[in-house]
Amino acid sequence: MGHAVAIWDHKAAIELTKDWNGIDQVVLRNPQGASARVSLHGGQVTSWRNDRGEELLFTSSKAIFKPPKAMRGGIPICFPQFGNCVSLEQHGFARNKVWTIDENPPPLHHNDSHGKSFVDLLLKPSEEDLKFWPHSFEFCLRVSLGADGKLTLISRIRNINSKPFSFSFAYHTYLSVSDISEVRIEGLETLDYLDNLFKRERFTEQGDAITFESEVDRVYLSSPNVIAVLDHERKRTYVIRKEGLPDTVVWNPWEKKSRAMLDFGDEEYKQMLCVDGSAIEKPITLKPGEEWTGRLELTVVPSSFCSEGLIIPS
Ligand code: TA6
Repeated sequence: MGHAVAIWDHKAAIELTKDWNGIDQVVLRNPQGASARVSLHGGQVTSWRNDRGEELLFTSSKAIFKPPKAMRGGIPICFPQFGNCVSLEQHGFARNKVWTIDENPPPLHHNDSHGKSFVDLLLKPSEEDLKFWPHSFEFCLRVSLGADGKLTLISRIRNINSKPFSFSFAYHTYLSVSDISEVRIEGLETLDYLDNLFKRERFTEQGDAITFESEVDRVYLSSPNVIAVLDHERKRTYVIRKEGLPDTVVWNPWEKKSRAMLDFGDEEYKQMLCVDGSAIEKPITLKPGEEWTGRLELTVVPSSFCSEGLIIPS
């Protein structure tokens, strides 16, 4: 695929290029200098930088960029399955497939395009995929970068089958943090969660912000649509807004699991935290012709905006 630059309104631009493995990727830029990169391998956002060029997503220094494995970092798309399943690979096949650019996507609201740099990607099952997961679907993923640097992912999954199917889903979001011991999450207090470290047994979170002293691998249930991840050292807060994604995965592998992952540095758990907008506890069921939308918006604000708790600018 050649290099082409299309100029969108507000001088936002997209660039079609290739990564160092020759895999097609799209670079989204806004006039202020922020950028995002989306690989056609997996439809995975691999980079999101602010207008000062600072990388906001974590990527392991040992990440493997060769298909079919998903790169360890960025925002892998977990579909049609989050977690383990007999007939599917961990977290489903979507993140291990080559997506295409959708030149004629189904229309979105004007606000989802106006003033944004965006790309629409499409995934449809191959004959091979249908052997493992016999459901015909169309998965349209819109990735956009706003003039304010906001990163938005909109997944629309339509059942083009003759019978219903169910799936679970997650935006497996690797946030870059200064030091995990300096990070807290606000918005998940008092919620029930399934703890993957205890065979997904159900527990209830205590009443204050979540901090980290050991491995955490939980699915918080029926979580709010606005969650704040405060990085004290960098005085930076990630604001996660979601729609259609009732659950929130929180994962940090800590020391022991970090050492067990070949594509992850032994000490890298200190610089990352996964906080995933997801639909896991109650899988989504689509009748023929029905469509589901899962929307994720990521912004970064100075932590001073959140000193009184979840008072987040709109
Ligand atoms: O809860 C998040 C999780 O399921 C962890 O158990 C861990 O396996 C993580 O996802 C990473 O999964 P991956 O397949 O990307 O190595």
